[in-house]
Amino acid sequence: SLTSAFPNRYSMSRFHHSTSASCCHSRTQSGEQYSDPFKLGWRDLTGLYEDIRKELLISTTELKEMSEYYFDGKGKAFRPIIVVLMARACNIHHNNSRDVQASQRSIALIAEMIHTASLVHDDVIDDASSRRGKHTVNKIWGEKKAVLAGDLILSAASIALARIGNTTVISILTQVIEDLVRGEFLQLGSKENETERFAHYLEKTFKKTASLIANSCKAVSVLGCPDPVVHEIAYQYGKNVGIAFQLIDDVLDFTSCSDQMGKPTSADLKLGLATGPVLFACQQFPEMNAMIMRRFSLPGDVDRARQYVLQSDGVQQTTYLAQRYCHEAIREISKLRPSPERDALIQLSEIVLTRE
Ligand code: GRG
Repeated sequence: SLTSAFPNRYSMSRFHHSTSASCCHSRTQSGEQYSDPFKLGWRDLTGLYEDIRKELLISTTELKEMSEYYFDGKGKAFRPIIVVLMARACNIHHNNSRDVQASQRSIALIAEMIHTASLVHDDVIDDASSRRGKHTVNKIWGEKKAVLAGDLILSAASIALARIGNTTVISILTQVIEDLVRGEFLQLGSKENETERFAHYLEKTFKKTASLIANSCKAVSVLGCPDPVVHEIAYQYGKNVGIAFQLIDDVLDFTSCSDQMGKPTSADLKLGLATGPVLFACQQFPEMNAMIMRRFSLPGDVDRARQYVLQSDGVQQTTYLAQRYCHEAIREISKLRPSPERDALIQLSEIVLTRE
């Protein structure tokens, strides 16, 4: 299993192999060709941020400004894109329907709203100063108001979810909120045993990042198709892509500069967090154990840990693990009938691996 124990180490000769999806292009019914899954997905998302802002209609000027702050088009909209592509892939699989239902598009908005609410709260917990290259809500308006702005976005998402009126979909997406909270809570704790530590890291990763993607994919599949086999395919695709996405995010914290990230790098070490690259590096350099246990709290710990990681093959091992999750996602989504959107979802898992 990919999630139960400390993964095996991999030889680098196995690392550099790519999937068959890396150069595929998607063609729509009209014959239009899309080499970019983001362009294909975006056709159903025009007006996404305007529509989210309509959901946030609030009388108090300041609360309105705060809750709208991140819906400015500066995020990647990774979740809404996956959601509409999955909706179309499931609809085509089920009855060759070419339309995205209004309720399925609403799930894309709701997923982005839950994501954004969690970012606002996360920045309060981490006392973060910048995100997406701009100041965080907590730095501009203060922590107390930032918590309330996050709550408000979450409540607007809940109202939109209730409006869809499907109790199965409501329980699927409320599970995400529980997972986000439990994932954040898991991150506050640490494990002494190395195997337990890796399982704890992957559970945290699923709950904080992958659950939202997995369950949003499942929600649109439920709305589009009655077959539970399809719901499971959608969920497994989202889960595997979501875990891979976070593993790569954890790699980028070591390999990217802060300009690319829109936030400071080595941010995880500074927060006391041992992510994939550190956990793999610790297998090669057991002297890192003590630093992990004290959450890199002594002067010089962050720099020393960073050097150990860069000298080790922690970055490559984490990337290789992400690649395995992506292959699993591709294996799952390939069970659906072929469609441009199914191919775009395959390509998207490639993009997750190669993003900078
Ligand atoms: C209020 C719903 C709610 C939850 C509270 C604080 C908390 C519990 C959960 C934190 C969850 C969190 C922030 C996880 C990180 C997920 C992640 C990978 C964020 C970065 O996603 P990108 O790169 O961001 O898609 P952009 O900026 O492109 O949207």
